[in-house]
This record gives sequence, C-alpha cells and structure tokens, in this order.
Amino acid sequence: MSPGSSAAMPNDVIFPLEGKRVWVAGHRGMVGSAIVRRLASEGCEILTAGREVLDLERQSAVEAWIADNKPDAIFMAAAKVGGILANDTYPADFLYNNLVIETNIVDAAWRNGVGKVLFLGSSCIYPKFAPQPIMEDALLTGPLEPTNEWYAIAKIAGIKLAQAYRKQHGCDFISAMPTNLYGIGDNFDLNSSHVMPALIRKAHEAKLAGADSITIWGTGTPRREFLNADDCADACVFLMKNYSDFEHVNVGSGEDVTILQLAQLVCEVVGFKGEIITDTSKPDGTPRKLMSADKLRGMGWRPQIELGPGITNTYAHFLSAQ
Ligand code: GFB
Repeated sequence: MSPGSSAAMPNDVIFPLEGKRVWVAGHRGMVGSAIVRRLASEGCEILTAGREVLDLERQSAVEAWIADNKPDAIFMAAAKVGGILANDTYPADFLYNNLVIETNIVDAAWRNGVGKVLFLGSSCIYPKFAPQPIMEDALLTGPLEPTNEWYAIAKIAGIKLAQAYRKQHGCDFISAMPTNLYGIGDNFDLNSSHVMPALIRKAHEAKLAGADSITIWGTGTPRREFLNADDCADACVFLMKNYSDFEHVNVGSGEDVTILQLAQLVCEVVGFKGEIITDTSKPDGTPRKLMSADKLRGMGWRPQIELGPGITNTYAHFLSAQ
C-alpha cells in the first residue's frame, strides 16, 4: 500500500456517500444502471446526464458539466463495450471512444476538485497467458489477446490515468477491474453482445422455433468467469467507500466455467433441450481468464448472486423486454 492510502474494513468507511452528489457516468448501460439501483440505499444525490445532454467525447462539454453540477464522486461506467466479434471488428472505436471518454472525465474531475473517482476497466487488461488465477500485479507482464487488445489498451490507459493523477496531483482516483459481466440491461444483439446474452437469445429463439440445435462460437473450451452486474455495482460502491490506493482491484466471482458448460446451463434455464454445436470458424479468444478474488475478499466483500439464479433472473428480464 502506498503512503497516505488506505483500504478500510466494511464498517470502517473512509469515503461515506451519504449526503454527497454522486455522478454515475454511463447510467443507461448495464453496469451504470446497476450502480444507480445500488446507490438508492446510500442516501446520496444521484446525478446522471444522458447523451442528449452531455457528449462525453467533447472535453469542453465534460469540463463545463462537471463545473456546473459539482459532483463529489464519479463512477466512470461510461464506455464503448462489446463481445469478442465487436471488439475484433471495430478496433478504432474501442480504442478511441474509450480513451477519449476516460481522459475527458479524469482530467475534468481533477480540474474541478472532485473528491473521489472510480474508474471501471475489464479483465481483458491482463496478458493472454497470465498465470491463473490472475493477480492484480500481472498487469503489463506479457502480450495481450489480439481480438481485444484495442479495448484492453484503452482500459490500461484508464488505470494509468487514475494512478498518474493520484501520483502527480494527489487525487483520490481508484480503479476496479470487473470480470465478464451479465445481467439486467445486457445487450442481446447477436453481432455485438457478449457470450451470456447471446446464448440466452439463441436458446430462447431455438426453443420457440422448435429447432434441434443451437450453434456456439469457437470450440466451447475457453473458460470464463462471470459476475452479475448487480454484484459488480455492489463491489463498486464498496470500493468507493472503503478503498483508496494506487493499485486497481479485481472484481470477480472467483469461479469459472467452460463456454460449453455455460451453454448447457443457459439451455437448462431457458428450457431448450436440443444439441449444442460448435462453430470453430469463430474465435475462441483468451483460453482462460479467471481473476484472483483475494484482494477484494480480503477487504470483506463477497458476491451474493450465484450463476444459476443470475441467469434465471437475466432470462426473466430478457422475456419482459420482448
Ligand atoms: O463474451 P465474449 O464475446 O468475450 O466471448 P471475451 C467469450 C467466449 O464465448 C469466446 C464464446 O470464446 C467466444 O468465442 N462464444 C460462444 C460466444 N458463442 C458465442 C456467441 O454467440 N457470442 C459471443 N459473443 N461469444 C470480451 C472482450 O472477451 O470480454 C472484451 O472482447 C471484454 O474486450 C469482455 O473484455 C469482458 O470474454 O472473449
């Protein structure tokens, strides 16, 4: 831990949110909307700004909005996100949009004296072949997974921005690295989504059509760790209140499954009894990315939502939006 920093136990809050003005940047996204839901019980004033009000890619607009609205704290949940195919297809968007949003918010937060900022990254920041489970200090120790290196570079830059402003200007800016997330408000578009919503949609549509099979991308052998977005939001609020240090913190469930196991679980929840076929012309991506959960667990935080009930709940929300 660096001098002047702290990681408090849960009942020893170092940055209480009660009575504060808290901006959730990206409040319409899956994670941002989960953070808004979670903040409802914190007694703070939640600030939001939709795209029609504030373009996060314009530096002067971000500076002016922060100067006018004076948040005490910011959750940086705004980002260009997507699954393996979207990452691979739109490298410029994933690199540029994310870099510009991060730099605009971090710099404007410093200029306006915002008390605390939490930057949200992703487990893809780690090297493709990092030792498992991946510890926080594996960052920048090896080459990245090519399908998402553009997004990873942007997210690594976000961590470094928070660290640089902490080091040079003494800002209380921290970073959280969530694992693969899913849940309410997920993107179910088959071309741009992550694996979980894609499998829910495929299994549901196959069931309705009376199909014999669904097709999953890749070999089905890669392993992924999943965390429900509501658990992630709870961890973000926990870190905002209890953590103040240089190093980023992994936010995961501590357990992983193969993509084939995930597909079987999704089919069970959805009630699709057909075959699962693999399409090996599609990429697998990283073979495994299970993050170490030790650091956050050591501070006293645990996820609450198991994978099975989490999928059931996400499927119910998918159905209610049909
Ligand atoms: O969730 P996903 O798109 O992203 O894919 P990553 C995870 C695994 O599921 C890959 C397989 O091995 C996919 O080939 N998969 C099987 C599918 N069927 C499907 C399908 O129908 N749709 C999708 N999307 N995948 C992303 C990164 O990597 O993870 C991002 O690209 C970010 O940058 C995110 O870090 C958390 O886990 O491979």
